[in-house]
Amino acid sequence: MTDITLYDYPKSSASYRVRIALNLAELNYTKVNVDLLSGAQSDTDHMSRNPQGFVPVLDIDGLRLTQSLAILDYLDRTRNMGLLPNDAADRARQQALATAIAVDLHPVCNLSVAERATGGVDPARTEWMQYYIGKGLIAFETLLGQFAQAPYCCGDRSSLADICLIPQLYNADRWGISLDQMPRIRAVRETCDKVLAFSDAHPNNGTK
Ligand SMILES: N[C@@H](CCC(=O)N[C@@H](CS)C(=O)NCC(=O)O)C(=O)O
Repeated sequence: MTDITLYDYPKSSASYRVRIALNLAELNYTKVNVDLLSGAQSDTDHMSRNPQGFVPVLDIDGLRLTQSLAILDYLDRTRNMGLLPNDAADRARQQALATAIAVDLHPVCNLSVAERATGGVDPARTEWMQYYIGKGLIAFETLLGQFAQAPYCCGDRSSLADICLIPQLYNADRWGISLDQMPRIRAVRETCDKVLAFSDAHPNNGTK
């Protein structure tokens, strides 16, 4: 056990963001699996951690934190990660990239939302996912045009935008979305795939 515990589910993209950030900050942590498929997020135990019934939840520094973006902000500020630039204009533009995924795209593709909207049956469910993920990623690709072509989304170092993008690409693969029309996104993925902090956080690595 370590002093940092992440209540996690491997395929959860919000949890995946936090795993990447913990790795980038070089923090050791213990993962506790909350099995979303069996409904463990609604158990009394987990609801007492997060009344929203969501992962991730992070126990750190004597605190219990929820909401991946809030957790990333906490790690950034307390571990000086430099996930966002100081310049106000640059910061706003980079935050826009991250929130385009974490605040706009991700929630409509949350499994429980998609199931309620489509009855959880195919082809309706797959069409829903492909429509919203495809539309969100195409917009993200266009937004990337505001930034200099660089190995990462916003330059020569990883940032909040990369941490939000990479887990969403894992979801895109799951739902069969082609990235053929998204060269910038493909290039960022190629870069991040080679970085241990990102690859170690991949859902295929299961519970640590
Ligand atoms: N805004 C939240 C979203 C968290 C979220 O949607 N978590 C999903 C997994 S990615 C979840 O726990 N879903 C469980 C459910 O829908 O029942 C965050 O960024 O932490």
